[in-house]
Amino acid sequence: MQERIQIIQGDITRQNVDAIVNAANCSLLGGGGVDGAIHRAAGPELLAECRTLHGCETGKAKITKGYRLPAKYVIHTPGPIWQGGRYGERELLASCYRSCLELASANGCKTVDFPSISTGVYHFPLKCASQIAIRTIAGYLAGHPEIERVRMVCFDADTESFYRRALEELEAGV
Ligand code: AR6
Repeated sequence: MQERIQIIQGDITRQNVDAIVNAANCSLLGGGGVDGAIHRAAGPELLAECRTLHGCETGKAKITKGYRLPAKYVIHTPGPIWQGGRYGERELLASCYRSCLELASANGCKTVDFPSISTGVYHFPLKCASQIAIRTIAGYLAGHPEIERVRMVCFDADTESFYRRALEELEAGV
């Protein structure tokens, strides 16, 4: 199971996979961080398709084509803004990962790359976010053999180390 989950450091816009996930906002009309990078790399056609989607609720996901990206699809999900942990942030973050994987399955995607959703300007604590991400992905993959590989594409070494530890904890049964 665990070899189907991988952690790498890199730029998600460069990955040649079936689908990359965008840590978007509810407008789906672009922003900073990874969202800005994906829109810049995909080109204006991506924003044009996003305009037809009329936004997305936090914890849900919508899919578009990848346009000028090497990835075939982009799955857009607005993560929760961290407000101290009493507003369902953990459940909403898990729902982001699950919703994206459900859309990947429904669209025949076998390889899916995620960024670290909500841990940038949305300030979700990295340790908690990494554990939720890894456990939710592992839980989904256990019942879905059609997805061959899921990677966490971490932009910086600190983020990568948290996801590595979360994966090690899962493998050790902690
Ligand atoms: N590849 C992979 N990861 C990246 C890249 C990249 N090219 N660029 C940044 N990251 P953030 P959020 C990492 O802030 O917290 C946007 O304005 C980054 O280092 O992009 O979910 C949206 O429009 C961090 O580890 O997303 C929303 O308004 C992670 O991606 C809001 O930000 C997520 O950071 C969403 O905030």
